[in-house]
Amino acid sequence: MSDRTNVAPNDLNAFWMPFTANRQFKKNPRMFVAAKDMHYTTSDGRQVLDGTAGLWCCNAGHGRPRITEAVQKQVAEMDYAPAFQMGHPKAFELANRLIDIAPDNMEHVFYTNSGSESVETALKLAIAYHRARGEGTRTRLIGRERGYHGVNFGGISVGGIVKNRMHFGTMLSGVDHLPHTHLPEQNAFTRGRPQHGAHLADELERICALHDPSTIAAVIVEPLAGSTGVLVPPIDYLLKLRQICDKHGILLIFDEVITGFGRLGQPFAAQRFEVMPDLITTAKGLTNGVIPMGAVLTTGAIHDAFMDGPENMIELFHGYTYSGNPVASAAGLATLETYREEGLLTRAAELADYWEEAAHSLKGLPNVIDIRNLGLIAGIELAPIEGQPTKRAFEAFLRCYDKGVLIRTTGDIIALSPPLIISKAEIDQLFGTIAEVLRDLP
Ligand code: PXG
Repeated sequence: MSDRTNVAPNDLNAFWMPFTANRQFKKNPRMFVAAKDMHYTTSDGRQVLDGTAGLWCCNAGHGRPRITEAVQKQVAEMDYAPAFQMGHPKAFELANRLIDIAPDNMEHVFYTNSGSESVETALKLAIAYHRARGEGTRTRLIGRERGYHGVNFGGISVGGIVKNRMHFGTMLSGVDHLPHTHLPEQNAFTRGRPQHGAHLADELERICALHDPSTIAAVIVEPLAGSTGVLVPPIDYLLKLRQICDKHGILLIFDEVITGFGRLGQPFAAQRFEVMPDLITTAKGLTNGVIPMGAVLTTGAIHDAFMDGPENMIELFHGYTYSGNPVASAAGLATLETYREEGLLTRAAELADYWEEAAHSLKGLPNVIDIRNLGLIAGIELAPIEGQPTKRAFEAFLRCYDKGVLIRTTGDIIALSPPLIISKAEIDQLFGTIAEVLRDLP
């Protein structure tokens, strides 16, 4: 057996790394070479606690035997089958298992390979659905400031992260944005859902009045915005959005790429907030991050709108070479089984109080200007160093890593989303290490 901890690539130049400060990284690389349960092993042989479930995706932790075995078995049995005009049993089985845990109004599954592709698929479905029903004027898409919906053109168009948009031209036309719901003056240090901000949903009425509702296909929001620094939805906000969409015949899309699969204590955020969208985008936790796969869940009404015309005709001109890939489907089935066996889809609800206490214990430490939390998610916002935004949080990230804890930062916000198998002792270690680091940060 090779000594995995001694493997180092001989040149780092060829790989253009995503969302990474490439030049900085390559001067002082941080490499993981193995992972098991709650920990990574670094190339210099240290154990690092995973405070982020990879990138919000390894909800059952790492190296889970059931998933590993299912992938190994499937890749040997049948590596690939054509995705168009052919099928294989596991993709159908997984769709059924997904519908079993999804909100009651969800009836169908369209497979993709990532969150970004799920978003594109949902946006296209929304527009095509209205057209199929004879409402082809409904083409506008409404997103939200500070929304993250992946990196493809549709997703960055409805998304609201300036840096993800400003470099890439004019994007989709016919898009408008709701205001974000971050109100730190009123809501800072709120535990769980903020009191203030439901009125911001009324901005959708203003947008409807401006464009006329007959031109609007869908509203897409993250039920809880993760990537822009953990923005928990104000009480009643999502319900109001749903009511306004219903009033005007507009579809509501929940982007559950990070909130899906137990992050908030229910399988999906829709169930946690008791607001049912028309489409749900998923990825990440669907296969525990092991094999790329995403899925869009839809209501029966959306699916059925496409199911007329001659039976030999393709109903929807959309899909991917790897939609429902057999190895990904096997990983998905084994992942859902692991979640079921270990009660992981509701474990965040059991740990939420402990997690909340631990997160808010950081209040009062230097530069901490807000703490937000829900389920097994926390955001800790730091005051930026004057003239050097993001630097303070990134320094916290580096110091935590040196002390054996992996966190994520976005801007000057620390975002935490550990695997749902985390123990109370590991929660203490996570926040204890962050506290130590924050006490000494410049
Ligand atoms: N929608 C949402 C809500 C997401 O959070 C995507 C779509 C896109 O998924 P893909 O699989 O195409 O990356 C995401 C992805 C972070 C972080 O640190 C978040 C994501 C990805 C990478 C890092 O917050 N979210």
